[in-house]
Amino acid sequence: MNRNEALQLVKAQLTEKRYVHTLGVAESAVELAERYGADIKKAELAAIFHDYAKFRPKEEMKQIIMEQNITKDLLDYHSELWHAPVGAYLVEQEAGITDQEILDAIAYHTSGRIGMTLLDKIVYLADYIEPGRSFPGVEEVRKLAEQNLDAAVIQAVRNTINFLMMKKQVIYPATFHTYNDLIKNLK
Ligand code: DGI
Ligand code: FE
Ligand code: FE
Ligand code: FE
Repeated sequence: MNRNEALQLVKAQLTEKRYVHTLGVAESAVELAERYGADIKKAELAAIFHDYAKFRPKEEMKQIIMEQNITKDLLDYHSELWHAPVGAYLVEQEAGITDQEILDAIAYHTSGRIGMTLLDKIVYLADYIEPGRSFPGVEEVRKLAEQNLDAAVIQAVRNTINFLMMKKQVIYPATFHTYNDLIKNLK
């Protein structure tokens, strides 16, 4: 699948605003892949498809989580987390993407996971620092992303946890596991 085919498929799933975000994530993912030596085409495709399921009805996402090989504990946490693994499933079903590295990077772009791959980290970080993002702390993460990929991902996870804490939201355990795993392995 080439870039234009992927963009066409994704555009039909998203609002204009979310599509512009997606273009930004693709641009940032390609930059990070170049800098850190990842497969540029895979990074770009994973980024293009990362929010594929963002606007699927909650009931449809819930059904897919119940029926497919997706961790059921997600159903006990915020529905904002669901579009990532459901997206990976739908991208395989509807767009015919079979590359497991790409599908995993999509599945884990919201929570991260223990043992994140280079591609997982690139998509996670690109989602956070793409040019359209303007929340507090993003500039610091952009700078870190030029120096140290893991340090940048850690700071993005830390900011996300802090933000959720401040909003008095429930935090999905995998988000903490991602943070701890990266911190333990930071050199
Ligand atoms: O889809 P995006 O908006 O581009 O970004 P995303 O998929 O990284 O995050 C979607 C939302 O999920 C965002 O508002 C933050 C939220 N989120 C991330 N981790 C957690 C979480 N929400 C809860 N409740 N718990 C988490 O651990
Ligand atoms: Fe997302
Ligand atoms: Fe994210
Ligand atoms: Fe996104």
